[in-house]
Amino acid sequence: MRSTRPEPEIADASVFSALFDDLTDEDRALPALIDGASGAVMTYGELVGRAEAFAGALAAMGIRPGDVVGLHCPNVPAFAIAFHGILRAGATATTVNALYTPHEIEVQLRASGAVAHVTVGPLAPQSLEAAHAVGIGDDRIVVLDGLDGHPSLAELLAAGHAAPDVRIDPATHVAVMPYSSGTTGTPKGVMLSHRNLVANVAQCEPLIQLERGERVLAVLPFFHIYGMTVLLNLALRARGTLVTMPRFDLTEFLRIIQDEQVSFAFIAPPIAVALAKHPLVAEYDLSSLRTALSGAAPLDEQLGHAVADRLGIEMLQGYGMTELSPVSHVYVRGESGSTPLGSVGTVVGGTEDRIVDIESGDTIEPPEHDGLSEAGELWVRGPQVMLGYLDNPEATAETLRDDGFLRTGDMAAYDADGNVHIVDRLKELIKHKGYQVAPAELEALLLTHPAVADVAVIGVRTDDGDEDPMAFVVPVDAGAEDPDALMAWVAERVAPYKKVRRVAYVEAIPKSASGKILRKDLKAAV
Ligand code: AYL
Repeated sequence: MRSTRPEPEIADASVFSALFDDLTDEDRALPALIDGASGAVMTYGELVGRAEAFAGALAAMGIRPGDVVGLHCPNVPAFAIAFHGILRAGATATTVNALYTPHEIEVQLRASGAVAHVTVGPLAPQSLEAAHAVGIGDDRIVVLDGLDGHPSLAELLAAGHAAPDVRIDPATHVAVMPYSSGTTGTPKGVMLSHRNLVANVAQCEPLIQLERGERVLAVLPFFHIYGMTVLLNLALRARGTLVTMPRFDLTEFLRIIQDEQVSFAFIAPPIAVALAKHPLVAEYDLSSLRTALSGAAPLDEQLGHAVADRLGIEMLQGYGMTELSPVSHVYVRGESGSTPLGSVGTVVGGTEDRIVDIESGDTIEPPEHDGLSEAGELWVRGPQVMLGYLDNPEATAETLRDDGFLRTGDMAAYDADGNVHIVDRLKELIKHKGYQVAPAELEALLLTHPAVADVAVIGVRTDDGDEDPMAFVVPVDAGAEDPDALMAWVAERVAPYKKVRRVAYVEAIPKSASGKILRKDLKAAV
């Protein structure tokens, strides 16, 4: 169905221009980012000036439009300088998960073809190992807060280079390349154009209304597309103030809301669980908070109401995926009368969705009665749909149809008001605490273990509504199984959220005639 929400006005401009070209003198004086830990403030004027100088420094380093630059940095105000500096230079930012191991960083830098890399001191050991492994020289590894032998942010800004004069076509020039496994396989570079990002901010603006000067909590990571578009860019466009937190810690989260008078919090379901249940919440004055938006994983309806009631706030829910820049659906209370919070609402402006029967290929319509329609695969078409996966025409063709619809790999149903309910996941992707875990990546790793003859990984639901990666393992040596040792071995090699948290030993992995793992059979066996 085509959106009945207003058509967004999408500037035909780069991300930097769309966000900052109309900055006024009053805007320049407003705080853009506050470091939640130290309280240090960076104004819009400082952010824009520093991002331009950063772009100039990258150009002086020999970075040209179209070059790829790695960005491995937690949520600190300097992230915004580096990110917008890279884009302003016409380069493509490939944002790397701050929790990654050296090997995981190396895989992404190599696959994306990164020719420079930006990191921070606390992450430097992993980052340097990875960047060196792919042949990036120390003079092109920026350590923002300074490390001997590397350019620092302070040095780059002091060099005072003017931003380069770059001309790009916003519709085709790749602004960012986050990694996502999509419907199958290992993580792939998602090519998002300047237009994709500009469009998605414009599509969110009327629904996720942020006010000039309002304090927005930025704990969800900027390296993930949720933090990048819905938090960083949307809040900067609104001239809001982002209060950054480098990692989630409930006490610090509550303290910052109270002390910094935060009014809008972007969260994911695990944070909603804490806000609904944890006794600490009662010890803080959270009266400044007016709205929270949950996204990245299913929000249980009761949980959503429990948070809204306990804190006396409005709850919104967003749905989307990295390949959609990321927002395609937003639930806003009261928009269509009885919309349930358990739904993800309807498509954002300028977007169409289709729910397609996976057997017959027929389009499913909203039901004329109470309850939900049949479920089918959700497809989305709009200006936020990615250009494709880097160097992977097969995966691109499987996901992006010729008619412009993107297959989400999620199973969905309509209610009578046309709200979309995500009911299941067709694709193999596992989501742990809102982060992507690709079964294929864990399977490939586990197959290198000498005690593993064959393996399949699936997600299993936990009591609090999250998913845990679980491995079904065919042992090489029946009788010598050691699940704890195997889990510890995996844990040493992957980011913490990718850990295998359950193991079951089996005689054989169920597979189709063509050798594809029958994950549904495994899920049914749990
Ligand atoms: P990725 N309900 C159910 N599943 C969801 C939801 C939701 N609200 N949001 C995301 N997912 C799942 O690329 C779904 O399986 O992007 C989807 O295909 O890391 C997958 O996560 C995509 O995972 C926002 C804020 C969207 C965040 C996002 C999603 C970014 C996650 C809109 O306002």
